[in-house]
Amino acid sequence: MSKLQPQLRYAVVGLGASGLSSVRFLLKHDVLPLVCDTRQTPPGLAELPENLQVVCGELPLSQLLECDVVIVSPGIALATPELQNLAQAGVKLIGDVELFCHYAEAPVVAITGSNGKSTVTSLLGEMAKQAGLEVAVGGNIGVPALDLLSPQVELYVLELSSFQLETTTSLQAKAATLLNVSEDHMDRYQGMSDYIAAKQRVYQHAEYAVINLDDQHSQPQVQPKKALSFSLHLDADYRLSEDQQHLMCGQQALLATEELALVGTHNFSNILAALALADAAGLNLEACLQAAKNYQGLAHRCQLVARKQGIAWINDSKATNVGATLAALNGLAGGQGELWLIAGGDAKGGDLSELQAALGQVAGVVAFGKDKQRFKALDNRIELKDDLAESFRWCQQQAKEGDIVLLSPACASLDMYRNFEVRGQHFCDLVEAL
Ligand code: UMA
Ligand code: ADP
Repeated sequence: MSKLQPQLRYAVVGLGASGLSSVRFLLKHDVLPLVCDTRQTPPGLAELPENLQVVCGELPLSQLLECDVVIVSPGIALATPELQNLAQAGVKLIGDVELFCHYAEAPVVAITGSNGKSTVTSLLGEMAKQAGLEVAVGGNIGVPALDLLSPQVELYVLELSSFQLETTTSLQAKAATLLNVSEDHMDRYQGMSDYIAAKQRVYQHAEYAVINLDDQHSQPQVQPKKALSFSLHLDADYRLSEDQQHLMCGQQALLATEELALVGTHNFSNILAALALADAAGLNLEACLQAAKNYQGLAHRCQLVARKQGIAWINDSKATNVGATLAALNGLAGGQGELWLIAGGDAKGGDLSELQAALGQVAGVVAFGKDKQRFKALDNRIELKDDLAESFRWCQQQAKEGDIVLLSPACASLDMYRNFEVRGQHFCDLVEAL
């Protein structure tokens, strides 16, 4: 791919946040694309100018075949038959991030992984800000990459999903990391090896690979030009001390873990990753340490909503896969009080069995949503309810002073909510109403 070429015909598939940003970008460059979405009334319809050709409810194959380049949104699978047809006919299928790569003039740090992406991305953004850089943070975390482009920007920090990486070939990150891999999005992949291959693409052409020594899938499959490592257990460039009291760089203690607002060893791993990426990007260490100390974490990730009725109510709605829920259970179980878990939603075709052993550590589990029966299959004692409110009430009846009630669904929210934020907010509202 290259920059936009006026003589070529472009199309945008998908009218969500990415699709809309692509359309805006093309229009700004005087390119009038064909726009389409498989949905009858996609969300971005009202924002389009009237002179655009728009097709909704289907992907118009014959019209798309007349295009040279189709910009495909991450939410639509490349395996979609119409897109397969286009690829076979030689039409170029790219994503918004691919286009971004041809226009970004400042260095890019790229972050992928099954869990921890948003935490590491936002923390690295804070580090760069603290170091005095004009930094732009976006990608899968929220603001589409093309909307970040500006000549003032000195560093781009991008969270990239496997879907975005599949349609990106020209990323040349200053530093890239694949934080970890656990099963997710099995409704979009043939199996784990396809999913891992998509994530590994983050390392292609990167100057620095930042490698998690605790996860073999984080090792680049291509030899990196330069590498930095982090680990909770091994002797990495950035590591946790054996007594778990400090984050270290070599023999130097950088931060005491008690100075940090984030809890759970998985978050120490995230902070180590951010420090290694910051090092690769050449950020001032002192500023980064200050930012890590100030960082309060993002909402909906193991967030303490309130202590009410003597119970700690924790919102981990962003736990949309098994790996994230396991991290929450490992971080929170085994304390003084008992732990009550609310789970369920859309398991995205994934395997829930890895949860089984960890569920033994909790006092009780209640499941709701599309795949609640699959939880019951893990353990017959699991309580099933119709929705979050009922599940919440059940926990309220069970929990006593000193206990924790945790929403950490191990599932996507889309069967019952617009997104994980709305589900998390519903939980917060239920706590508020207590
Ligand atoms: N869709 C259709 N037909 C279409 C196009 C899309 O039905 O023709 C559906 C998709 O199946 C999906 C929904 O529309 O359910 C949204 O898809 P989209 O590609 O339009 O999504 P965007 O609004 O552009 O948002 C995307 C990311 N979403 C996805 O990849 C599903 C957002 O990440 C990201 O913030 C945004 O681009 C900006 O870069 C969200 C997400 O859920 C947080 N990501 C997944 C995750 O983190 O697990 C990958
Ligand atoms: P992502 O953007 O990859 O979804 P987030 O930082 O938003 O990552 O966190 C998503 C979920 O994963 C939350 O439930 C959070 O508590 C959990 N989590 C965060 N970091 C890790 C990690 N390193 N390993 C496992 N789970 C994690």
